[in-house]
Amino acid sequence: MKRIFSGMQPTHQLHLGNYLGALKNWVDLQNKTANFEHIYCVVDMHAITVPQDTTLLAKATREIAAAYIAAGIDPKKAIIFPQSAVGDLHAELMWYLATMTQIGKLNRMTQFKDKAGKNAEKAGLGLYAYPVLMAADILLYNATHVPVGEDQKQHVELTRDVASTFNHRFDREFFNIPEPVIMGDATRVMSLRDGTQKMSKSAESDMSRINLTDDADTIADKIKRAKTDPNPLPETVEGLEGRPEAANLITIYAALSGQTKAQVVAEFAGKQFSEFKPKLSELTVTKIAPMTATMRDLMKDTAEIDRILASGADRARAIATPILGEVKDLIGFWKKP
Ligand code: AQP
Repeated sequence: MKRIFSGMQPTHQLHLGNYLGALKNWVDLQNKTANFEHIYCVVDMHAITVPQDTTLLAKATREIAAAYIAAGIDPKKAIIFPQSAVGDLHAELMWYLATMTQIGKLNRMTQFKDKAGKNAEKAGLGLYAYPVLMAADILLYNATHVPVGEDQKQHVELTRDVASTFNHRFDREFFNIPEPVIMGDATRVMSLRDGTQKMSKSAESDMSRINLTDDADTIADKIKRAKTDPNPLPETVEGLEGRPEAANLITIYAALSGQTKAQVVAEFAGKQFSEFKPKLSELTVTKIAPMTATMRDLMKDTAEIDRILASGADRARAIATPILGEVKDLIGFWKKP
């Protein structure tokens, strides 16, 4: 059985990077791999690795689930659930995997370095151990494929490593070695304010990202003010080298329109950004507005979202329970006779 697992944190609103780098690919995979099982988690236990507003976390969790559904994830075809609803099992497996994860490997994780910054000594253990929880999320369902953006590739590689260590230690091919699935051109959408930085939910400036909930005027304003360089758009894709902001905007256009970068470059060759940006705004609004409208509608009836999340949690638990049981047997724990 091939099984896809992925998740997003309910930290702030989802942005265009989350959509193009991950969510859009989940929908494509769901539609192309009907014989696979699809599990999409709202990873709220990851979200609390940095403090969250307790009055907003549950709402943010529902909003992420609404975004999944609005983007095209079908709760009849896929399991959608909040991680904390199966949190006992995720946390338990995390502990077992933590006993076989080398600190040296965790020290190489770039996300921890980026997020902890200069204050690494003061960062919480949860932020440091985040990749082990992510490994547990994936392995608890014995997933075979993990569709993520480029920034999460290193964590999926660590998961592969931990799965191999487990299999080797207990001398059984128990865990699948999950494949990172990094699809499309927009695997790393960059900030609108700095083409060398990843578009991120937690970046201070809201102008650096397009949120899936932004209205048409806000999108147009953010794209109009997006950083560019003084040159016209190049004649070839190679001409984007050394021009990170131009490359980012062209990449976004290509991913949203379903064209290759070469086709987009050919269409706008030699044109000024003042001509290109309104077209990009128009395209972005056309693609995002229907999703935003559906998200709003879904959030009007939170009882329906809660029903989907509760049923997803039951289905997820039913898959995870026997897998965790086997893990405990392999470790050799005492079992009630
Ligand atoms: N800029 C991006 N380009 C492409 N893919 C991206 N992803 C995130 N940013 C980009 C992918 O979105 C999925 C969910 O990410 P997450 O919720 O786990 O958060 P993150 O990776 O930590 O991304 P953010 O948005 O930058 O959040 P903060 O600011 O809170 O750290 C993942 O598959 C990710 O690869």
